[in-house]
Amino acid sequence: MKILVTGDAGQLGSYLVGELSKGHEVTGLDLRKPEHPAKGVRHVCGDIGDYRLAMDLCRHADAVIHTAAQVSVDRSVSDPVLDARENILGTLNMLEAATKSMVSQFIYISSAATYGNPQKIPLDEGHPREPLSPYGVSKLAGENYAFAFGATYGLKVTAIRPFNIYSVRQDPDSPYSGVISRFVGRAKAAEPLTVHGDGTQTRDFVHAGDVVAMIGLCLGNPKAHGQAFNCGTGKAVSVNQLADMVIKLSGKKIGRENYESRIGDIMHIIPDISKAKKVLGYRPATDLKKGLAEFF
Ligand code: UD2
Repeated sequence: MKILVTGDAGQLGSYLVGELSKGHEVTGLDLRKPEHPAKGVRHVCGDIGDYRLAMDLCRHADAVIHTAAQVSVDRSVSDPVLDARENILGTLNMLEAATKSMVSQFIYISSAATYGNPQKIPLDEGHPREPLSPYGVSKLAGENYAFAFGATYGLKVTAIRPFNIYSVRQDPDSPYSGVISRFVGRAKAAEPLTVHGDGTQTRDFVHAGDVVAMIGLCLGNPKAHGQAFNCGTGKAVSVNQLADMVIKLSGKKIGRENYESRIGDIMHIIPDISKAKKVLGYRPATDLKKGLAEFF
């Protein structure tokens, strides 16, 4: 199959193209040059908002996997217009190009942030979606557009809603990286861990490799068409528990600094992943302990 992956220089995209290149002809589209280029993958430097480029690439693709996005909740709060441009208009552009090029499947990487604060835990895919942050709104808009293209133009769409993705490929120095990369980076530098709020907020941390596995299960699978799937491990860990684990693994005496809660921060979020287990046969393979050990 010929597959176009947007965001191949990103954390998830870089693992994804590596895996897909084993059995498919893969092209990656990203603004940045990949730090971990995969053998046999053609990389194109460019913007998902560039319609002519998107058309050129989609014309040669059987499937599009859209991972490119502005991924930081915090950044979406400080620059909501940039967030909307990348996550809404960028997605819309890719959907338009994919539809006009008659690709056979469009896999949209959505986000758990589209749910907002849960009304019940664990959250299944039918849970109301009331995002708290501009990021949650933009990812939800992208997902709604994707399904609308399915309903209106017959594009075969699958949405995957990852919870908190982590891996050693996330940049620890970026202020917009996830909490695991931030904590590990600081622990390695023997600096105190920065805890926002009281640290009792919980997350389900899912290894990038497990998200890649779910995408693989959706690709070319008619049971995935028109469907959305939660992607996590089904287990919640608090930010305080995470800090304990990172400090223990580092083997150093490291303190913590408490800061104000972030605006738009969700308190508790745990997915129900039974739909993905039942429909796709998805089984998360990396638990947090094993995943964190990779960093040290
Ligand atoms: C993550 C993803 C987002 C989306 C969402 C789905 C990143 C950067 N963002 O948003 O794309 O998929 O999950 O649920 O991966 N925190 C600290 N100290 C730090 C950094 C963070 O206490 O130095 C806290 C933060 O306030 C939050 C939690 O850790 O309560 C997780 O923050 P995050 O930035 O890793 O990810 P989140 O959940 O905002």
